Amino acid sequence: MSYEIEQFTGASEAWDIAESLTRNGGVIIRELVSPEIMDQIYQQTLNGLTEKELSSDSMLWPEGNRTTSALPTHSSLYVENLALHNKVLEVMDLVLKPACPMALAADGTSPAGTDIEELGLMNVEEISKEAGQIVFRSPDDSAPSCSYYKLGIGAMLEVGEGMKVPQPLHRENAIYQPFVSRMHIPEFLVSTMWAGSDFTAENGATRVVPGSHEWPEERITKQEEVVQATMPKGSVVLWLSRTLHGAAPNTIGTPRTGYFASYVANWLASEENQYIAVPPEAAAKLSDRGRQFVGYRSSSYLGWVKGRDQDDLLKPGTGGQI
Ligand SMILES: O=C(O)CCC(=O)C(=O)O
Ligand SMILES: [Fe+2]
Repeated sequence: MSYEIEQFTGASEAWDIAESLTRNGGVIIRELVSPEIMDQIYQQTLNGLTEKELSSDSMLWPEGNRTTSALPTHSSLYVENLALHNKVLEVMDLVLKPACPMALAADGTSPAGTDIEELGLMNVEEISKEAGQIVFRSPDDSAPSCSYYKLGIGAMLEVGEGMKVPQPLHRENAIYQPFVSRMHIPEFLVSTMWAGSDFTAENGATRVVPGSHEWPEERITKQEEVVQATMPKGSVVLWLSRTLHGAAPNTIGTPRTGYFASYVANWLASEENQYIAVPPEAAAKLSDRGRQFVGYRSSSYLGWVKGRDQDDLLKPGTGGQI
């Protein structure tokens, strides 16, 4: 079977993009935002951070590259124009199948969803009246797999002269794998990487292994199975939690600037602790949806604070049961 990274545009149907993503493990949407927006995001990011703060020093990001996480604190444009881009949200709604979709309805409002936990609660109440016992009904395959999704990591990842060899190919689900590998669960994590500069074969465009989301863990990639997400500035590549990928070396000196956002089901801990990365004062500067996306939101059962608005945990409301 041969796989590839198909390329779509903002005019493509979200359903077609989502279908290609789930079939091939990765997909590109070309030129979704203007190069000017990408430049403004770069300025916001650099203005907020010193070179020392941007310097990297880790296994995946050795010295000589520039990285920062906690990006929503530094760039509201990153949140509003990239992470919350409606075409990306439409695709996420389909692939992660939340009970409360994030994509905007035609009138600009967020469509009201049904909280899966509330559905559960309704069933519970019905059953427990007679039995005096709480019994959860198993959802069928059409049931949403999360109430909503939220930001896992928000980061700028700039490949520079420090990326001398390819970043090891890896799967993003590795952080949850020891705990979830025995469970049969639907997709719970999708990653996106936006091109803040053109992504080329020479400057470190993300390497993706189409089809690898279906491989057994032990299968080793052959060189010819790797493709690079080459794409113009303002484009975005999406990949699934089990798709092998990694940054490529930079052989020309001019950096490759990428903006990363992962989307994770509400019932998992986000990889980056967003409440520390984006403390309440920083979250208060975002739009309502931006604030929800970085985690200031709860479902009926998970993440609530008594007396707080479930849709905006910074506001008083009637949320929280105990
Ligand atoms: O920067 C890239 O192209 C990929 C980075 C990545 O996958 C990671 O750091 O986990
Ligand atoms: Fe990664």
